[in-house]
Amino acid sequence: MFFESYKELEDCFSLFDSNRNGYLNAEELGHALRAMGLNPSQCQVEKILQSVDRSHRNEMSIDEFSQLCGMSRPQTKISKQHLMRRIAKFDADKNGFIDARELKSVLRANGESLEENHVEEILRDFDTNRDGKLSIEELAVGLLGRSK
Ligand SMILES: [Ca+2]
Ligand SMILES: [Ca+2]
Ligand SMILES: [Ca+2]
Repeated sequence: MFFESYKELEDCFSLFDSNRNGYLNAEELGHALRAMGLNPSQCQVEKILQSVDRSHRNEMSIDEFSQLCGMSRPQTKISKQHLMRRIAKFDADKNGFIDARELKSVLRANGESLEENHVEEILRDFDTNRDGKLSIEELAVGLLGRSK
């Protein structure tokens, strides 16, 4: 195990992603592996890269990198920010609020029931500031709270 936690792995990944494109290329990966105490030749680095590079872009995503290190992204700890970004994709009119129609697409994507009363229940229960509108943040907080 090279890393104590997924967070550490993430930090290492972004530290060595020098051009900040979200992927490690052969050179960046070489630096990362050396920092991890390994001493691969550039040729070995490229072999490693090819062996995990499912997207065939000659770069390694963080998921591929964590797989290489024998760690996986913790499924239970989705951050609020992450969830908000995901929900924001369903905010079709980009007004920052999720209306009933948009909520249905969120629920559909999560494999949840689309029954009218279920949708209304969420719209009502998750509207924490009671302004009659469900903001992206309210929905994210609500969904996170429920999965605990
Ligand atoms: Ca990069
Ligand atoms: Ca909206
Ligand atoms: Ca609200």
